[in-house]
Amino acid sequence: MNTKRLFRLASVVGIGFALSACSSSSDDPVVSVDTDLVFEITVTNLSANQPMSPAVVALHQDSYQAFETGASASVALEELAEGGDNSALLASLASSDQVLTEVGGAGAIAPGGSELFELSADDNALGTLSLSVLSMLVNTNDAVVAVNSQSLASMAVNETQTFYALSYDAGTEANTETADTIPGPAAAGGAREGFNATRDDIRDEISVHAGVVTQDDGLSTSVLTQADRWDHPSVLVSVVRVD
Ligand SMILES: [Ca+2]
Repeated sequence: MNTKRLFRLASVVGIGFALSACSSSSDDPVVSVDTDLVFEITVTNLSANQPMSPAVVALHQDSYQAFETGASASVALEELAEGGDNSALLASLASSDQVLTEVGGAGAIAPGGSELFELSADDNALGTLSLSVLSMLVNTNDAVVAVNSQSLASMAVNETQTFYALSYDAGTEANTETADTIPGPAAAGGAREGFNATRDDIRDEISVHAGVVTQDDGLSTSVLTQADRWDHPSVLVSVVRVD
């Protein structure tokens, strides 16, 4: 049993103890005990032509980050960034004692579309509670859009916070923009390769994405057009604490 599960079990045992302690007097009022924070998190794709791969949404302690700019990407992040496969990143989150809960999206989020997630965590976690949301912009080589460990601490019930996600170049694949190397629908007719363990980017470091060049801007081998560009934040994440 991992530590995270032990913590949850300990929380349940703690609730039982508190209830029995409170019931020592029959004159005590009946108190409803609720130990869960509940958040509704809506992820909206604002881009014109960049489908998002199935998202990863996680609540965790503020000490956790799925990545750091200037550092090399984990293989799990590389698999998401190059091929839109979130399974290794979800497994990594599930095995971390700093992560409270994680969920994968039901499917890709189309341009203009959104997906609603509901995540809960123990009340005791609120003081250091943080949110991460990650997804690939699939008409790219290795662009990840992310809300990277943003604080939800001290959010009151019914309070809303919104985040514009930045996009990052994972630094794991060169931005050739060819039909053979981009997995998304813009590369129809090409090999559309996803993950490849070779790291051939300019630097093996995560950085804020400089954007795509596209054939409309003179990159003749690019399968992308001006519709695939994003010069502004491409994803909005709205968080409501509902309990
Ligand atoms: Ca790249």
